[in-house]
Amino acid sequence: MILKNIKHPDDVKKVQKSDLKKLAGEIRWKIIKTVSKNGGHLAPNLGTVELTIALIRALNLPQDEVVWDVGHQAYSFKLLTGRYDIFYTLRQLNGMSGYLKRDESQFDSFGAGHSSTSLSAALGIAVGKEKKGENGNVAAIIGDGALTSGIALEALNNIGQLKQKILIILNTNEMSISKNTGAIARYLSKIITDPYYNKFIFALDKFISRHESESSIFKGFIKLLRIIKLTLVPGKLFESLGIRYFGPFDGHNIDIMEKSISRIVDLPGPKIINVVTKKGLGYKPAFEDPIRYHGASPFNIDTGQPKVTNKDISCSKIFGDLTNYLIEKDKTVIAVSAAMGYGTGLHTVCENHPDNYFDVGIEEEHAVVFSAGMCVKGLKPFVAIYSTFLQRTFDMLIHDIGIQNLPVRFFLDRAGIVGDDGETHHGIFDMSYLRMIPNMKIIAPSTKANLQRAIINAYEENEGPIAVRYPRGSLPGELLPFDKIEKLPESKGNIIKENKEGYFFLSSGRMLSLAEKIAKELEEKDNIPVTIFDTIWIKPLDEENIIRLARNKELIVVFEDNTTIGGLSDAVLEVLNKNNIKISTIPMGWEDLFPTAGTIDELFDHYHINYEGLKERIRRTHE
Ligand SMILES: Cc1ncc(C[n+]2csc(CCOP(=O)(O)OP(=O)(O)O)c2C)c(N)n1
Repeated sequence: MILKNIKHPDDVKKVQKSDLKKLAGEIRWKIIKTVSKNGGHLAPNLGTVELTIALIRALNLPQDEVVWDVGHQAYSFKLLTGRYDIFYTLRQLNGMSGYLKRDESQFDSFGAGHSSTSLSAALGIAVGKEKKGENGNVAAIIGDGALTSGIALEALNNIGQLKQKILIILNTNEMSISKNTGAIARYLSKIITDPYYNKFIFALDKFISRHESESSIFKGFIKLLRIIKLTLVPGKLFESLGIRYFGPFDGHNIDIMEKSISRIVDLPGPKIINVVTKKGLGYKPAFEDPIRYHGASPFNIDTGQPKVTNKDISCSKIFGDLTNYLIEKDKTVIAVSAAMGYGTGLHTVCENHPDNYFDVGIEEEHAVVFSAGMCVKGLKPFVAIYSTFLQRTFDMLIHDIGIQNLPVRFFLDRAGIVGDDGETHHGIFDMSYLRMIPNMKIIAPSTKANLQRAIINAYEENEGPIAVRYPRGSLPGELLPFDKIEKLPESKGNIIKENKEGYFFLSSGRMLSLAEKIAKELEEKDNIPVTIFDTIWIKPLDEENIIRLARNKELIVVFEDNTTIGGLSDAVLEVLNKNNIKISTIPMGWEDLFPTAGTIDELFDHYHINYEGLKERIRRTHE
C-alpha cells in the first residue's frame, strides 16, 4: 500500500515512476469507498487523481501554494497532503470538510466551496508573496465550468494586466455539473477536439520555450514563431490577454503533466496549462453518468444504487413540476438556472420546454440581471438559485431589482442548513439579506401545499420582486392537485395552536416541526401552555396576529433556519418594539456563527437548538 504511507507531499515525490499508476488506483479506491459511505463529490474527484499526483510532484509544497477552485475535486489533494488518516470523517460532524479549509491543513492555501474564486485568490497570494519577499510559485486549478463565471473572467482581466508569475491549470472536461454551457464553454471545447493539431502546437511550444532565452538573431525567429503560434494556437484568447497558453495535455497521463508543469511553472508571468480529464474515470457508474455522480449520497459500490432512497417528494421536485405546469399554461414564464438544473428541479423544464429554459452557467449575477431585463418586457422569470449562491448577487438584488421594483420571482432552494456540505453551503443568510431590501416580499412555507401555494403567489406577483425559500429535501404534508392550488393570503400567518397564556412560539418554514416538538415537551414536562404561529410570510409580516397573540404571554421564542441577525427574530423584535410590547424574546436560529458540517438533526443538537437549549437560553435571560 503506497497511499497509506504518504504523510507529506514530499512523500509523493519519492514514489517510483513505475508505482504511480498503482498510487492512482489506491486513491481512486479510497475515494469511491469513502464516498459510498459518507456521500460526497465522486465524478469530479475521480477526474483529478492523476492531475493532483503530477501537480504535487512538480511543485514544492508548502513553499509553492495551490488554490483549488470550488474544492469539490480536491479529495486526492487531501489524501496526499497528510489527511489520509482522517479521510473517513469526510463531511461528518467534527470531521474533514468536503471542500477546502485553511484551518484544516497548512496545504489549503485558500478556503473554497463556491465557484470561480481561485484565480483572484491565487493572484492575491502571488502579489503577497512577492511583496513579502517569499519564494515559491502559486498555482490555481480551475474547471472549464468555473472559468465561465464573471469573477473568474474579472480575474483573467487583472492577471493579464499585472503579469504576475502564476500558473493556472484549466481542467477541461466539458462538464459543469450538467453539460457546460455558453460561448466560452464552446470555445474551450473546440480547443480540445483536434488532437493532431494540438500535437503540432505542443511541439512548436516546446521549441519556443527551449530556445527563448537564447540571444542573437535566433530571437527574431522565435518572435516570428510566437506570432505564428498566436495565429494558430487554440488558446488564442488567453494569449491575447497576455497569458501564455500550453496544452491541451492528457490529464490522465501523470508523466506528461508532471514534466509540463515542472517546465512551465517557473517561466515568468502568467501561464495557463490546459489539461483534459474525464469525470468519473475508474468507476463505471460515475463515468457513464457523471451528472448523477457529481455529488452522490451514500451508495452501494457494486450496483451504484443509493443506499437510502427518500420516498418523500423533494421541494426541488415540487418546484420543478409546478413550473412545468405553469409554462404549459403561460409561455411568458421563463425558468432560469445558474448551472444547477438538476439540483433545483428545473432539468425537467429543460427537457419539456427548452424554449422556456435558460441555463446561463455558473453566473448567478448575470442570471439575476438577465431576469430583471426579461421583466422589463413583461416576461415572468422564475429564477431558481440555492440560497447560498444567491449571496453573490446582493448588489443586483438591490440595484437592478429592488430599486426598479421588477417582479423577478426567486426560488431559493437549499435555504437553511444543508447538512454535510457544511459552512460554505448552508443557506442561512437569505432572510436577512433579502428582508432589508425595500419592495422585496419573502415567503417561507412550512408544508408541501404551502410551497405550492407560494409558487402561485410568486407567479401572480406582477408588482415587484418576491422570493420563496425552502429547504433541501422535503417538507411535511400532502401535495395539492395542480388545479386546486390557491394563492396564500398575503401577509397572513397560520395559527397552529392558541393559548391565552404561557409561551408564544413563532416559526418559519421547516422549523415548524421542531417548534411543535419542543412545545410538546414544554407542555408535558413543565406544564407550560404554548401558542404556535407559523409566520409563512417573512415580509410583509403578519403584524396584526403577532401583536394579538403576544398579549399576556410570558415569553416569545422565534424559530428560524437562518442567522438570528437580521432575520425573523429581528423582524419580530421590530414589531414588538414599534408597538411598545415588552416581552423577553429568544431567537432559536443560527447565532452569529458558521455552522459546521453534519446531518441536519446532528446540527440542531450540536448548536442546542432543541428543548434543553431553549431551557438554557431561558435560564440565561433570567440571570
Ligand atoms: C457560485 C457557485 N455556484 C454553483 C456552484 C455549484 N457547483 C459546484 S461544482 C459546479 C460545477 C463546476 O464545474 P467545473 O468547474 O467545470 O468543475 P468539474 O465539476 O467539471 O470538475 C457547480 C455548478 C458553486 N459551488 N458555486
